[in-house]
Amino acid sequence: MSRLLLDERESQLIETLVSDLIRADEPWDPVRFADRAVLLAQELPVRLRQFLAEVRANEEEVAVVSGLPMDPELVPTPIGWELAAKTGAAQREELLLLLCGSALGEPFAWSDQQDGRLVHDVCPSPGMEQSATSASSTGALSLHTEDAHHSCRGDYVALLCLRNPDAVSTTFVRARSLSIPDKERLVLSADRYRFDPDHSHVRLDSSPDSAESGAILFGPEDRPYLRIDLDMIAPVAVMDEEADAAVHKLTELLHGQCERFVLAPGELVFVDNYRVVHGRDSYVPRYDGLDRWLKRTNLSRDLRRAFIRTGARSRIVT
Ligand SMILES: O=C(O)CCC(=O)C(=O)O
Ligand SMILES: [Fe+2]
Repeated sequence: MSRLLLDERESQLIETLVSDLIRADEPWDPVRFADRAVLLAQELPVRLRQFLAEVRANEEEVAVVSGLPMDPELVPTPIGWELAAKTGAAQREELLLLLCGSALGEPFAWSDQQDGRLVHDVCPSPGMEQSATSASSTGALSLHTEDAHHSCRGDYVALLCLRNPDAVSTTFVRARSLSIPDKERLVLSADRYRFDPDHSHVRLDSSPDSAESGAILFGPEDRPYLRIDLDMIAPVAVMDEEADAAVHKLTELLHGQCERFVLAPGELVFVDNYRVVHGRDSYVPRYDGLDRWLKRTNLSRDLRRAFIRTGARSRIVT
């Protein structure tokens, strides 16, 4: 895991930049901001830009930036993302996330997830405690590739921590840490799997869910890429027992190689969504305004992939 700890001076520089930008950007419009953010990110401290350039070039699996300036008057953790959206909670942190993220990739979102918002709130939500979504709490969030169902999924998941009072861990597994026997490797590398969208994707119209089929393992053999959501994976063919067995084996290997990190307020993690699967341990929600709270965005190394696929030049992919 690569880490950058910003010093006091760098943190102060970012604080000034963010304060100036949020004032100039009234009313807050994340998409409009993201369109300018690549340019604005050039004003971030040089060590941060160098760090992210290396993360990109070396395909670092997990990269954490610490010491980002936090708002001492942060509002209470909203009870669910809908309330966060309605009240415009922590827009300053959304800007901070988009600004830093734009030094690594292009922020984008899905029209059918959290109302098409470019920055998501990851916080516990009543009734969702056991769900297979990031609003869960007492139920652990299984290991997954973010948006595994879609070939335009992000290259990185960026998570900015606002609160984490009980030091709840984010879990992850590096694809290259897995010693997959040849037999299973062959099966997992074949187009025998169906990837369904997870339950955070909600279609309000009658359009069909976008599911894709493909391989779980792909790319260079020495540093393979991985595509799997343990809650949503199934063989394409109903009776493909070999494909099923290979997933069971992989699941076992994944659980054996699971690592953890605890995000603290002011920390921003970039998870390579091709090289690493991630999840989160279970915890007891409080619903008292002090709950764990992250802001999240997806970053693409090339948004044109989505433009070509959808026929629309938009950061909000349909
Ligand atoms: O809460 C976490 O640490 C990770 C949640 C997650 O998987 C996500 O927001 O994509
Ligand atoms: Fe995730």
